[in-house]
Amino acid sequence: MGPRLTGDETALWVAAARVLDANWTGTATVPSPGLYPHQWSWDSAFVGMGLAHHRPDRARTEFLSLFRGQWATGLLPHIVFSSTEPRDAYFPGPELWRSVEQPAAPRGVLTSALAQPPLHALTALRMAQASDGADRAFLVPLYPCLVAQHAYLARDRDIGGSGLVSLCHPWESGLDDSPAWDPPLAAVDPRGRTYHGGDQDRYVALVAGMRAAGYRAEYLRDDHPFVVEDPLFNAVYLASTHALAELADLTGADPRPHREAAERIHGALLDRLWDESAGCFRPRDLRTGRLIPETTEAGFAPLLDPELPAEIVRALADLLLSARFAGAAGYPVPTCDVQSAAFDRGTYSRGPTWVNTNWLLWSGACAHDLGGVADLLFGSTVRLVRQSGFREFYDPFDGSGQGSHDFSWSAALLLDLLA
Ligand code: 2M8
Repeated sequence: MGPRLTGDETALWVAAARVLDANWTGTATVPSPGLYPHQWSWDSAFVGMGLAHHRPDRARTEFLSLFRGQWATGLLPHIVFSSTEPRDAYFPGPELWRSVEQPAAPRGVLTSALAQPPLHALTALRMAQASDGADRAFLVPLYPCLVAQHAYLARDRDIGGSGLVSLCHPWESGLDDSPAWDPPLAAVDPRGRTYHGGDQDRYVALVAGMRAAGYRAEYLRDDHPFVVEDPLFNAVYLASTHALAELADLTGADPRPHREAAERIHGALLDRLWDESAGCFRPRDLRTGRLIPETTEAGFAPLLDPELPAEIVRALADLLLSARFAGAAGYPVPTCDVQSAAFDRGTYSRGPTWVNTNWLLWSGACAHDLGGVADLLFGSTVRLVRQSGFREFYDPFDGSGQGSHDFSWSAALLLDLLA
């Protein structure tokens, strides 16, 4: 048991720890039993935030397992497939990616070939801060892997040449079906394939194009149809770049390249994704050159930037608290502007409230001394799990639980909130 808690919080802590224990495979934590039977990259980073307080030994093993999937290019794939699950346990499985045919992919483990928001360096820093000096030996092998992960993103994925990473697939965003992806996805030719219908065809077509090109950076830069700079991905990338500088200090490496990279990402976020007239950050579609006119929760993620100018922090807090987001919901924060035509209270990233995005915004609010916003996010998240359990996502109006049960990051981040 970690911190001093009230009786009610103690019960929540114990319940959260039980979910993490049940979802532990021996080497990694699955996002949820049944639906997601493999290891997902940013899920593991969120899980590590919680395990750092509950089972730091497991947090370290979780990362070792994840980084076994890292490619020679530095890509940390968004799924590391379990070798003990049946091939059809999850769609799309290893056969879509065919990582085994790629010379840069690791041997002995099957993976996807996309990234996810790179929260890992920040998690590694939290793991180090939560442990005493003797336990920091894990950083010695991990630090170069984190550096390689960031180097891949800077080298192969800065498609606009600005310092920001581009997403090449909605699955890389972590908010897969966000309405923000509707316009760039509409431009993708699904090539008549029918897998699950609708956007699934386009998701699969995007991967097929990448795979046929050997997942090469030149193809992504010159020919791939979906190339988008996203504020959430890049805000997480920036927070982790700052964390890399601190990890460099801890391991005796040179922090200066990471500080310089952070400065560049900070500048590019403001120059390219801040929409002054709308008072929020928006994704930029590099194939049209334009900002995507949908306001989603991802636009608040740059609160994670410790150097965000005060007037922008204020504008974001005002919009977050307004009747378009938290002000309209009993259980904030809805993933999408509730006044948007695309808002849908019951569908994944098109409206529901999620623990992981609440946690990201809570972290950003704490860093900017937005006490009222931080308290609102903390209170909403704790009420959600107390009322409905550790679900994948929740109805933002009545707080009812939706999607998978016993969802790992909902449990892990509750531990971090309470710690
Ligand atoms: C969801 O994504 C997967 C594809 O990667 C799916 O829809 O099947 C998203 O919520 C993603 O952010 C998350 O990492 C993954 C596993 O929890 O599920």
